[in-house]
This record gives sequence, structure tokens and C-alpha cells, in this order.
Amino acid sequence: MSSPRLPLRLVFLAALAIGAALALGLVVAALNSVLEFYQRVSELPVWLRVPLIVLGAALLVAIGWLIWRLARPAARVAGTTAPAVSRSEVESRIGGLRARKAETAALEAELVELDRRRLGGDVQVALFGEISTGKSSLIRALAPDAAPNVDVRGGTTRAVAHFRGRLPDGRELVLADVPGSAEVEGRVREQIARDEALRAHAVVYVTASDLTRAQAAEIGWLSRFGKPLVIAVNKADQYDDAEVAALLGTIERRCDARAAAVVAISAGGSERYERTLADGRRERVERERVPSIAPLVAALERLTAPGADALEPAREAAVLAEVGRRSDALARETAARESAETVAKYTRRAVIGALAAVAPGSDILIQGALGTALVRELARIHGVPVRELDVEALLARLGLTVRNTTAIVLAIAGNALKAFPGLGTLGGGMLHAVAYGLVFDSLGRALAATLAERAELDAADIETRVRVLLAEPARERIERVARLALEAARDGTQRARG
Ligand SMILES: Nc1nc2c(ncn2[C@@H]2O[C@H](COP(=O)(O)OP(=O)(O)OP(=O)(O)O)[C@@H](O)[C@H]2O)c(=O)[nH]1
Ligand SMILES: [Mg+2]
Repeated sequence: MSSPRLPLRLVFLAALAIGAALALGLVVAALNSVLEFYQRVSELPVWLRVPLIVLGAALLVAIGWLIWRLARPAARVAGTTAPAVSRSEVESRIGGLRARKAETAALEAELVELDRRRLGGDVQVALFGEISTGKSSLIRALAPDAAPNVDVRGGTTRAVAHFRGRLPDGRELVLADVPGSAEVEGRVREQIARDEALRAHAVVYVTASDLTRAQAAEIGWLSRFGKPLVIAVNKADQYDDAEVAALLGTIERRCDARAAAVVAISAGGSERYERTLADGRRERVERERVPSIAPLVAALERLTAPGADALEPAREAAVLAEVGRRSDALARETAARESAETVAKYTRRAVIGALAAVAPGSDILIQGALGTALVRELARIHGVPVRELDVEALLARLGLTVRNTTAIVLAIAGNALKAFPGLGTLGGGMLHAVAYGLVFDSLGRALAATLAERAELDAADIETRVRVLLAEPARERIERVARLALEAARDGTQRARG
């Protein structure tokens, strides 16, 4: 395999040598010109020399600045497209999970809600953003009859609420007020808000300042779903015109066309202040600020103009992508649960098998029917196809590993017997039974971990994991195996008596 690589390396070396010679020539030439230039400049009269040097320095600074502007790592809003999943694909995944007794009710409910909203035919707009940015105040301004809770404290809105608002052109919108994100201990509410944002046709991302890293990430996430997105910079009343213009410019640059529009608004909210009465007393009053949201209304009119039917495919794709992602996570959880059950089942069988055998050998158990069945069942759970040959090769390899570590495993099992006084009196077979139980438990866990992470029967990876698990089994594992052995021994004795 090494001979075809040789000429390629030679060509590469030759190219490198030519390149180096060229670079050297360039450097010498450049140095030469600089020296020549310096000499000429120093021969010039002072009145010409000084301005020329100043000009040259200014030019250098300008070039440096330009390079910095171009090469500066911009904290742009990142976003790719969410993976598309079809309705039938999602349904078949959910069906498969239901058959495996996974908790699929929430996923099914999401699909029912998807259909319910499509049949309703309303254009739906969700407000989304961090706590206290003014989402609920904005709902009030967009739907004056609505009465969502507004408060200076963050985390006021705790669940999703829908309100009907009307655009100046007469069309109705269903507006969703959602809990704010970035609340301490507010993970569940943040998920509720995210789910609702995906269920809407268009999203208004509300912020009250320049975007933080977390906010930029949220916008990146939203933009992956390709539905109309407006960024509303609220509380513009707190800035002067120049500041608002600068803020809009910065956000537009960072979002790089991921948002269909970036607008500055003042949703209103209320303000508290103290006033002095005629008799000199001071009084605290609260009054509603007058909202100023025209640019947002215009953007919403434009973005929702295509109507519910035209906006439906992007909405459906977003919901399906999220249900798909959650069904994948549920599939991983289900596989982990089934794996644990399977490993427990085979560990028990290994213990019983070892107790029944007259002179059990680790190889016989591991490379026998029990080991094969364990590998096959775990591979099936993780959807990894395996060949008979691979299973045999793997078990032979693991048999060697186990034989090399038998002394350690027996020592560990011996210690376990001391901790369980009942076990010690049951005879020598018991020690081996606990040892085999530990071996099977370790094999099963190693197999399940490799299959889950690599989706293949990677023998080297499995072996490494088995070594680690056998060398220092956790106390909880040892006790469980010892208890299994005890139960199996009692059952055996009872059967022998009966
Ligand atoms: N200065 C100013 N304050 C505003 C504006 N809009 C809202 N506020 C204030 O911002 C605070 C939060 O307003 P909310 O509407 O409750 O904010 P929210 O985003 O719904 O908050 P959560 O539901 O907790 O996430 C309140 O004190 C409002 O009075 C605005 O346009 N200008
Ligand atoms: Mg709110």
C-alpha cells in the first residue's frame, strides 16, 4: 500500500521547494524596494518628506482597520435548518414507541393539536422572548380587549394564553402570550414557550435591548424552522432616536436576514411616579404608557398577508421536526430502559446457570447460548443488525478478557459474600455464581453503552468498557447480583425439597 504514495509525496516536496524559493525571491524584492523607497524619501526636502510620511502612516492605519473589520469574528446569530420529517415518518415512529410501551401521549396530543389548529383556519402569531421584555404588554397593545397580566417582576406569565387581535386591514390574528425564557428555575416554562412558538405561523421575538448571547441563540434556534420571524425591540421610549437607530442596525447585522424584519416599538406597559399635590403632599401614581407599535403592525400585516393556508406548511414542518426530535429522545430512553431490563434478566439467568453447573467455566457460559442471546437481544433493542460471525468473534474476545480478570472478579465476589452472611453458608458454588452474575452484568452494560453510542458492535470499545466495569463494580451492582444469587439458591433448595 506504500508504493503508490511515494510519487505523490515527491510531487508535494517539489511544489514545496518551488513555493519556498518563490517566497524568498518575493521577500528579497520587497525588501529591496523598501530600501530604495527609504533612500528616495530621505533625499526629499523636509516640506515634502513629512506630509508623505504622515500620509503613508494614515494609509497603513486605514488598511489595518479594514482588515480588522473584515476578519473580526462577528457574534452572528447562528442557525441551520431543522431536519425535515414527514407526518407519516413521525406517526410510524410514535407507533413503534407505543408498541414498546413508551409514554407517547404527549407526542400524540401534539399531532392532534396540529390538526385542530389547521382546521381552525386562524393565522397564529406567538410572542416569544426573555422575561420582562414586555410580551404581555405588547399583547395588550395588539389586542386592546385582552387583559393579560403585566408586572415589573419577571416570570409573570406562567402558561400560554391566546387572544384575538385585529390588524388595521380588518384581518384577525390569534396572538399567543407565552412565559418568558431565561428565568431562573424556569426550564419547564421555557419549553412551554418554545413549543408554542413552533405551533404558530409567525413569531415576534421581543427584546428590550441589544441581543445577549443567549438571545442570539434563541433567535438562531427559531430561524431554523424557516417561518416568518420579526424581532421587536421594545421599550424604545427608554432610548433616544440615535440610540434606537444604532440598536436596530446592530441587531440587523447580527441576525443577517434570519429575521424578516427588525422593528423598534414601545408596547406601553405602565409607569409609576410620584407627583406633588397642591397642598404639598406627595402621591404615588401609576399610569399606562401610550403604546407606539406601528412598525410591528405593518410588519405583521405584510408577513401574514399570504393567509393561514399558505403559511401552514412551514408551521406543520416546525411542529413535526420538534415531535420527531422528541420521539428520538424517547426512543433513546426506551432503549435504555429495555436494555436495563434485559441485562437484569440475563444476569439472573447466568447466576442460576452457574449454580446449576457442577464445574462451571466462564467461557462456557459467556460463549454459550446465554451470551449469544444477550448480544442478540441488546442489538435488536438498539436496532443494530448483527451477523452470527460477529457475535461469535465478540464473545470469544470477551471470554479471554473475562478469563484474565477472573481472579479480580472472584475476589470481589468473595467480599460480597462476607457482606451477605446468608450467602457464605451456601457453599462454594455460590462464589462462582456471584462472579458470573457480575460478569454478565458488566457485559450487558458495556454492550448497551456501545450500541447506544456507536450503533454498531464495536468489539474494541465493548472490551474496554467491560474491563473498566469488571475492575471496579459499583457497590450497588455487587449487592444486587449477590441478592439475585441468594434468591436463586433459595429457590433451588426449595425445589429440591419439594
Ligand atoms: N419603558 C417601558 N416599559 C415597558 C414597555 N412595555 C412593557 N414595559 C414594562 O416592562 C415590564 C414587564 O412587562 P410585561 O409585559 O409583564 O413583560 P413580559 O415579557 O410579559 O414578562 P413575563 O411574562 O414575566 O415574561 C412591566 O413593568 C411593563 O410596564 C415599554 O414599551 N416601555
Ligand atoms: Mg408576560
